[in-house]
Amino acid sequence: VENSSPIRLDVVIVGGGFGGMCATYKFREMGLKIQSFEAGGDLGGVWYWNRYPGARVDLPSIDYSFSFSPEVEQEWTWSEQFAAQPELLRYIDFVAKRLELRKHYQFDTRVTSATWDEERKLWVVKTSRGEVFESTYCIMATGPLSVPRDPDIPGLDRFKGRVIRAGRWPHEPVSFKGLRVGVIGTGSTGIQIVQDVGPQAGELFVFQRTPSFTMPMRNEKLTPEYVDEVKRNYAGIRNSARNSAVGGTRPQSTRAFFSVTPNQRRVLLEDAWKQGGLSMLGTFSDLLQNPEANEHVAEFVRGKIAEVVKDPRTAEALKPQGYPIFARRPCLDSSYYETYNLPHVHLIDCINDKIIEFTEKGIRTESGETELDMLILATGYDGLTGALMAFEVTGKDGRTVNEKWAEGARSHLGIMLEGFPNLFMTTGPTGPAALANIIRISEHDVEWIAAAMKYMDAHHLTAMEPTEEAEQGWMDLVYELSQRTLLSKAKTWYVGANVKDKPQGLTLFTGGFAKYAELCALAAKDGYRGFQFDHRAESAAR
Ligand code: NA7
Repeated sequence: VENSSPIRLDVVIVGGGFGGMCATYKFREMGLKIQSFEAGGDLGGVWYWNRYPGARVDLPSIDYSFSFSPEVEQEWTWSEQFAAQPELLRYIDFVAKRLELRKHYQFDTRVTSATWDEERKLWVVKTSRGEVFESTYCIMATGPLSVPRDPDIPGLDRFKGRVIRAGRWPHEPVSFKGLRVGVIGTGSTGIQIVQDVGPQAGELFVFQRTPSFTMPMRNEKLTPEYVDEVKRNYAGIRNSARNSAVGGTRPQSTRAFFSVTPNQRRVLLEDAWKQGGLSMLGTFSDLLQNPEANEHVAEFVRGKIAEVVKDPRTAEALKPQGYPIFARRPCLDSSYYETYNLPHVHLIDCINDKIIEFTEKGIRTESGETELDMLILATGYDGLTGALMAFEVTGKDGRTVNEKWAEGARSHLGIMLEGFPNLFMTTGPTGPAALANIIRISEHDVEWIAAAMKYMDAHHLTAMEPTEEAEQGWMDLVYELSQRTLLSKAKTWYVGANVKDKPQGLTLFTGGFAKYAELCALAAKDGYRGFQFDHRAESAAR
């Protein structure tokens, strides 16, 4: 039943991940009347859903945390360099309590449609509870990785064993003891699951289509001395993160690969391998541009795989071939390759032994049937555009986001859409999402949106949207920059290759976080030149 009189708001916020939390805090502090929605039962987004064993962030926790609240920075203490999912959820809970965020949320509530009312200059937002809200602004903090997808393999319903999706992991503990467990998917998620579940399962079968490059995480407990130093220096740490390409403190090199001797290169790569984390990516400046340099590093990692994995056939199958290293999201592991040395862990190379179907008992590949008690799907997401296209978002003239994005994602600055006034995205497609620290991007986008709202308020404006030319200009720039990198040379969710019939192409901003922030600031300067506005008087006269 719909509520008879819609609730009038200033801002609706869709999403309870980092982006939504940040937006909720900011707009509440601005004194705006807000209402936030989250489909899950609590805050956390990706970290709420991905409770699978071994789930862990692959950026340093110090970077992967909010910077907008000095109180939170000082009062919260990270225990590990790369926090595990339970600690991330504790952090999210701490922030929510400290900043009183939960009271603004309706949980277990999906926004089912958002429709722009051009007459009244507001968004009409309907939810799965049947309520209707009217709001001047609508913030889509729906996340780049929030719509998990099942593999395109027939017969999943037929399988009689238990099916668990990584991105919808149950809240109660799952035992693998004595079970024959199958895992499909060897991206960041699958790799974390394999190394954790492998030692626990009765038998583990890993169904691998595309092998990933994974490098040692070398996670560590953080010492009190280190934490103290970080807390003293947060301002500086945040500042350097904001001025970097990745939105973090990871060192970046200015040294081109072929500018040093083969011997020196080897030493630098060995050092980075020992150091762990994403240091490999920081060894040379041109690894994402120069295919030959890239191939040398790829070969270095393949050599490491061969050193660890005892069975030569398994080692060979685990070596990624045919796409540049770092063009798929580089994975970080602690014992992934070692797991294949356990006698009860088996790799099934689905490039040479294709999956045909699920059966009642398990999975049939060309070579035969593998019987399983449990199947874990780590088969990825309808990335970047999936969440916003999963419900009905209708802008001016009845045009939907689905129609607008039929040929691929388009937006201005990854934040606003031509034809969708007063609708803002955080970490939207055509921004640097996926290529830089998502929390830095979320905070940046929320600040940009807040400034735009203040500008509108100060100038008595009721509606704002980018011009077609400005959006096209941004898309041209995104395209031009993407041509300089190797990122589109692998079949990944970055380019939409993992979802059937999805438009293909790299729409991410590849110019780095700092450059992105600079361009967003420039777009706001001098009265938001690439935008068109409606004046209060003007709309009242209609
Ligand atoms: P990814 O990186 O998209 O990985 C999904 C994996 O699932 C990948 O290995 C896929 O192989 C595999 N997959 C998907 N469909 C199939 C079928 N039908 N058969 C076999 N294998 C299949 O998702 P993740 O969740 O691991 O990581 C997402 C992001 O989270 C990651 O980039 C980080 O930013 C954190 P394919 O490559 O399609 O051959």
